[in-house]
Amino acid sequence: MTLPLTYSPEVAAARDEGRPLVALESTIITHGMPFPQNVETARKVEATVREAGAVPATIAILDGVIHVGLTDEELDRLGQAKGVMKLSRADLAVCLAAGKTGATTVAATMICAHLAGISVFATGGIGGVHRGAEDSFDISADLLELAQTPVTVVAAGAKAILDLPKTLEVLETQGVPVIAVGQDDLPAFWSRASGLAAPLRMDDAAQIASAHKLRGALGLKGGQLVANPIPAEHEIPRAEMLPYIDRALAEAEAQRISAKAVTPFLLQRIFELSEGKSLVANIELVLNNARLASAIAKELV
Ligand code: PSU
Ligand code: MN
Repeated sequence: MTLPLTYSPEVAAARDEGRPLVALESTIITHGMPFPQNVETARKVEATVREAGAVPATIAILDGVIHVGLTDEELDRLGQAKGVMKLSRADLAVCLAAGKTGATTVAATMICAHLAGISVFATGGIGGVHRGAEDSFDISADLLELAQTPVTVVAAGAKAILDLPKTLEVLETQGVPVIAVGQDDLPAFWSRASGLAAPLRMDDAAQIASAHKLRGALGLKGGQLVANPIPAEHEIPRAEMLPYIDRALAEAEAQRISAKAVTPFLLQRIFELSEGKSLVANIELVLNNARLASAIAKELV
């Protein structure tokens, strides 16, 4: 059986020429940001990757076909589409078989990037262990994907709506390297500091690329989480974010929001409570991650 997978003209040419590619996810477009900022941001992220000398490959499933690289029309359509599935490892094959349209989370983007031979992926923040997971058992499949698929994921840490200490513990148990960039503290998405020491630290793209290759040479499966702090001029201090996070979490509990709906609900409420400030920071941290991922991709070719 052949896999329904297609490359955009730009990505196909880059593959032929052996140019560095950076994978980008689509759940951040459909479930992480409101229209029209979602489409504008996706385009800015792609432009940033190009300026940094690499080629962007935004990944999504359109009408039952894996698209590695989206054309401008496809990105536009996805950014405004209603009822788009949120796809993780569990959902990919069902979406393809049903001929549906779905956006890929970190986990599903890693799977598709690996199929396309892409080793580096930039996003905002990965999913992780949710607060209250001792009752809800809500642990993102992103963590288990990092443990088994050899893609280096550049994120601004895990989203600060999560239980960060538990997220670090699961990553450690699963053998996933968590590498803070240029600082000892684990970044906390909108804020540079989480107050938690990151397990590992590296200060340049060449070293991170080298660690990626050596993991493969050691025969270790799985990827790396590169935790890149948001630039200082764009960060929202932790103390300012915490009340918004606490209020959004309380509302989610009161409204019994569960499973896949939790993360999109929290991001949307924090956007509203912070009067748009969280979104501005979110956009800047994704752009920053796109720059570092491009540098790593260039070192890898
Ligand atoms: N980063 C962002 N915004 C997002 C996400 C990440 O800046 O919306 C998405 C990613 O696709 C990630 C998903 O994989 O949230 C995690 O969802 P969950 O907690 O349901 O596993
Ligand atoms: Mn979940």
